[in-house]
Amino acid sequence: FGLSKKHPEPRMFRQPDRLKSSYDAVIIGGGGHGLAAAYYLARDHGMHNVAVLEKGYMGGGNTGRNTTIIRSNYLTPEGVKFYDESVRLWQDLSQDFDLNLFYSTRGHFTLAHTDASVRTMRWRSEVNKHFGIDSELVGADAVQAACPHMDITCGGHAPILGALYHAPGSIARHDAVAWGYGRGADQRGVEIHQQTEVLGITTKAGRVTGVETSRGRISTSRVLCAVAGSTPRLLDMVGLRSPLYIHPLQAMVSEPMKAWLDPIIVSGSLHVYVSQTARGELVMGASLDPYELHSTRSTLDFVEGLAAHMLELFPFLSHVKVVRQWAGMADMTPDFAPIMGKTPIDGFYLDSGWGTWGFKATPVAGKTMAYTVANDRNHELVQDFSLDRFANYALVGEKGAASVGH
Ligand code: FAD
Ligand code: PYC
Repeated sequence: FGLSKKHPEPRMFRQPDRLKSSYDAVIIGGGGHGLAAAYYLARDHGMHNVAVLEKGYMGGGNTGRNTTIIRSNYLTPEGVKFYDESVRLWQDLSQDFDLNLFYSTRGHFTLAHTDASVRTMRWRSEVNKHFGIDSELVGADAVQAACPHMDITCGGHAPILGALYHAPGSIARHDAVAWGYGRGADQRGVEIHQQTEVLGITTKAGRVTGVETSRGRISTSRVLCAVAGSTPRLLDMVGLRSPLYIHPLQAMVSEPMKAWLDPIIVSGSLHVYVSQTARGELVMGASLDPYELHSTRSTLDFVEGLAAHMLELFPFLSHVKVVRQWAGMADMTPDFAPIMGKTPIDGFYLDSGWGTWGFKATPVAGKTMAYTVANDRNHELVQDFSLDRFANYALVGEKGAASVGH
């Protein structure tokens, strides 16, 4: 994406070769969240003297590794309001960026195989409806009608009793989301520095004063930390503690085939979620790896387990090949809700705790964190997700809506 002799203008965004000695704000992490915050800081708050520092390449973290499911059918009023605003923002993004994000609304089924999960689906649908979200509990017949290829008895092991159906459920092209926000930020003067790792954060009298990077020191009074699975390392740099723990989350993709799967299918009990992309590939994921690990290595064990559950739902796929597998580092919280906003260090803001659920939140997290950084005041949608909720026993329990089995 840089300058070449043939293309003197940048095709996507500039690649500045030098860091300035100071910026009005520094964003650590060039994933969707960091880039979205940079975009809205410049577009909505007139803050252009901003640097995004990315230790690898843009979108190379969880943003480029997720299964792209977008939905707002959460369980708590705080979650539902937050994710609903994100789904609203997603609608205009391709237009705003002049870049096709392949945003595709498919409808989203969360399958219930037990009476207990039917109860949770009913609960979610009632909370959703209360906030005007299009969700309903449907019977197994509706699942079969929308997905005739599915064996709704699951080989007799775990018959489907019903599902939570969420019509707005969508998928999108994840790398384009990072590029769209990155290009939009770049066009408004933000500098994006890839291959630039933050190694330290300096503070004085409880205030941020700058960051130490692999390419030199920068002074700044505002730092937004948006590094997902690396958050505990960054928190160590400012002496803050959080209840975050990191588990790998893996995914895989099949060879392309003719379109046969329109809706997004999720089964927490079978540890399966699957959608078919515009290119015909099946994008599939399972639950978290059951151990704490700061690594993006992927395993054969995962492919075997997920393939077995996929075949319970879709036995006809037995000859289809898996062509890629990978992992991301999920920054998990005890209540399955994010940690956002101001922290006890003045000028140090957190956008983290996105675990297995943060891709859908990219637009709203960017917008609300930009507001929070620009005004040094938590946006009202962020307030309930602040770090101090763990000390105040004010958790936002979203485990029942996390999709991914845990
Ligand atoms: P990232 O995209 O991880 O960006 C953080 C960036 O920070 C990285 O690029 C990293 O290199 C950089 N960084 C780290 N340390 C430093 C440092 N010291 N200096 C500079 N840069 C640094 N969510 C959904 O909503 N729907 C889904 O279907 C879904 N599926 C998922 C499937 C998988 C397999 C995984 C792993 C996650 C999934 N998620 C899903 C979660 C979602 O991907 C993440 O929550 C979201 O992408 C987080 O975005 P981010 O920008 O905060 O983090
Ligand atoms: O948050 O919807 C989600 C999700 C699905 C798979 C991983 N995360």
